[in-house]
Amino acid sequence: SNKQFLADYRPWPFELRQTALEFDLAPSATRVTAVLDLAPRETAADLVLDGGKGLQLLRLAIDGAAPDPAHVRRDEETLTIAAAALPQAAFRLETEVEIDPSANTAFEGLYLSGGMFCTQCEAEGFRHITFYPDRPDVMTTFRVAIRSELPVLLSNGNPVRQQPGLAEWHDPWPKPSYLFALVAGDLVAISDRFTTRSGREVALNVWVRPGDQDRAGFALESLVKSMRWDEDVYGREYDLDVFNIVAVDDFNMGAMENKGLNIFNSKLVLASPETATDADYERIESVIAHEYFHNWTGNRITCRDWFQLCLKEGLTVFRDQQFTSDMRSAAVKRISDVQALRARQFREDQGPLAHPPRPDQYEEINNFYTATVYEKGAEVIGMLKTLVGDEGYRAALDLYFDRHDGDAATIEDWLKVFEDATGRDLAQFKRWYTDAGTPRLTMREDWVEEAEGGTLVLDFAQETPPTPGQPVKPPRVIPIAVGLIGPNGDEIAPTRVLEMTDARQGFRFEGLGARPVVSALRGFSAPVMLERVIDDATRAFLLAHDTDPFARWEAGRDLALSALTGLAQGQAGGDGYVEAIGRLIADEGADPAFRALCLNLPGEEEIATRLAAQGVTPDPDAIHAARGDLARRLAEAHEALLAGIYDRMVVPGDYSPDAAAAARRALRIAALGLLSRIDGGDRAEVLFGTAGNMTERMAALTCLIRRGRGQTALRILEEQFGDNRLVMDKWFTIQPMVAPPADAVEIARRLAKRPDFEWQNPNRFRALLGGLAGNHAGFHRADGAGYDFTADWLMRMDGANPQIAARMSTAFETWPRYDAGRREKALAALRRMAAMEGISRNLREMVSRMIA
Ligand code: BAL
Ligand code: ZN
Repeated sequence: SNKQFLADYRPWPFELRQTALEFDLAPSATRVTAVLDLAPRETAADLVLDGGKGLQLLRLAIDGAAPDPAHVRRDEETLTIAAAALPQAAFRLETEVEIDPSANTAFEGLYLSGGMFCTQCEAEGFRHITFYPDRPDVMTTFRVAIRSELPVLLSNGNPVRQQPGLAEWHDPWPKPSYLFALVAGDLVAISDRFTTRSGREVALNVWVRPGDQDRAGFALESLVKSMRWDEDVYGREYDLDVFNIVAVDDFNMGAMENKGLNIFNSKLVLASPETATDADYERIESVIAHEYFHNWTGNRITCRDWFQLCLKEGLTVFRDQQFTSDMRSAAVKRISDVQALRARQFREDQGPLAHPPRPDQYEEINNFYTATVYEKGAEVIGMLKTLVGDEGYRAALDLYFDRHDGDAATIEDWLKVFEDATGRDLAQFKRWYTDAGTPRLTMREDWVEEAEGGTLVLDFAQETPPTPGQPVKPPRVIPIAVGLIGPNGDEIAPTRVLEMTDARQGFRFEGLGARPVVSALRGFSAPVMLERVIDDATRAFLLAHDTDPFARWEAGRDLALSALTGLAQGQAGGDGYVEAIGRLIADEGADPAFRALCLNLPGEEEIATRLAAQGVTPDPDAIHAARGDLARRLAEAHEALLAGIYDRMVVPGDYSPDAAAAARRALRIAALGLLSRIDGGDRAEVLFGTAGNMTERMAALTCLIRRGRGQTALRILEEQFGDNRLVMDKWFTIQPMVAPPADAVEIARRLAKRPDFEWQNPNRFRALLGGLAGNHAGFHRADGAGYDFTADWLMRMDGANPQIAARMSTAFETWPRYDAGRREKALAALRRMAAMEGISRNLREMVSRMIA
């Protein structure tokens, strides 16, 4: 195996002082010349460069002369020049290679997307471009020359020369190879300018295909807001004369933070009211911000090695979450982040793929761009901030930027700045980085009646279940934010953060007048599963009175989940939930966004996860039926209220993607979703035909498909947008996702036969396969048809694009929680993949971890 271990880290034995690259672009025969100025740091070290079979070596010279071939060795993944052939002092290494971008279907390194040359180098794509020390701790300045007849030629840094057929770029900021980028194509820009607070004039460009300019404006506005925000909140300024963003149709990730030249999946750049939903707009704003914020947290300070990936990703996610909170509604943002964390990260933590935010081993680093590294990485920083306070956080971050600018740093460096800036000992806290698994936190309340009033004792116990390779978990530091609410609904004790450090620990609240209701884990102050004994009446009380928006929403969520998990096991229940929701939606004073969040029932996957956490084997069909049943009951009980909301929450005037307008639409379509359970889909049909924005049209289409009357609307959408890839991706997703579970696989099978199912396009592949995986009962069909269909496509994709195949294989990660029949069928599909001849390292690692 190719296993890499954190403990094996060694610095590179050479210093790289400068890199100069020259590209002669041609689709199937691109020449790359690399000139590396090197100096040995250790005597007698061999020079080992990364670079595999795809590089045809044409020329190799050390200080102008070819080395003795006896001293040069190549294997599958490296080129080695023996120490004996190297000078003892500084020397210049020159290589020339030929590569074939047109054959690059893995979209890693230099490849073609619709006639445009572009690159993706993180994590280890640069080694497919030229021989190089392709590791993040080797940082240097780059000069890049690009020869091509294509009109727009871009690379990192500042432009030095632009003339027909040639462009030269210089990046003065030392960077590792994973941040290299090159784009060449027939592109047009929409542009703006930004003046940094110390007066640097920056040219901003968003580059798209001709014809797409009118859908790039929102991305450009988002960039300006991000640049301003990072100055205002973190004191971070931009450091080059240009900032380029390019939209690309074939892209494995969402986007990439290459220095000065961010490359984006086009779905995270292009938006118009007719083609993009409110969720798309919000995502574009946050990803533009995320990639921009990487300029400091990722680029100026990068990672020593890939085990430290969460150093840049957790922090940058945390920063983009803060940004969105400031641009939109902080409460709504927090609630949706927690929903996403539970859906993706808790799911990962509960299954065979569980790993810590900082793993200490991997086979294929691309398999670790996960919800744990990203989203849990951000939660860990949120806890740090809660523990040290806003001022401590600010001081620690200032110290981090001061001390580590230009460094390739580690999680130890990161924690040290917090220790030095605040005087805290973070040794125990570090377990959040090194230990996998979601702690279960149980809370017990003890009320001691006294002469006048009493004392409340909260007893907490924490326990983290074993995860692969980590059988025993010592207790962690858990910040538990708690508030107390009096019997009349008034808050009697404002939020206080309890710091739990032991396996069991009690906290006292003395001098209370009457027994309060506890509002626990406010703001979701730690990524744990909280268990407490609480009845539906108390939950309804919190839903009505809690002053913390997250805890208030959570009370409603728990009500819904307790009803749904009961119904899915054949018990009666749910009346309390239906009643409480009725009071909430009748409250005209409540924030529409909050009411919308409360109206959306938990998804089937979330119900399954809750059941599994309770030790119950989830039955996908029963869950599907239970959810449909509760939705219908909600609609029947509150038909008039919902219809009133639906009619009133029309947003007047031109479409705007801002938070207030989006909130009204969200509430309106939440009401529509419930009403369509009992109106036969009539309102949805009208809305689909009349709405001018994609948010409402997609919501209407969802209702129509669910009612079995989506055919006309699907045809209309295809006629209107057949040539718009992004809209057609939605079209491919929604059909298998919303279809009745029994039909989902057949629908996916039929769609996969269409000529426009361009499966090698990552977005299109994710659209269809992700749509099916998103149909919980459809994917987990008892006869295994969902597993087989998915496995067949993953194996096919693996031959072209291992990263995408491996990523999508996580559809299987929950298999151990289902019944024996499903387990057997899922395992058979996983074994079939594992046995595939020529399986990639990416997919092999994933399936073997899932089978283990
Ligand atoms: N660094 C990979 C894409 C991102 O997280 O921004
Ligand atoms: Zn990132």
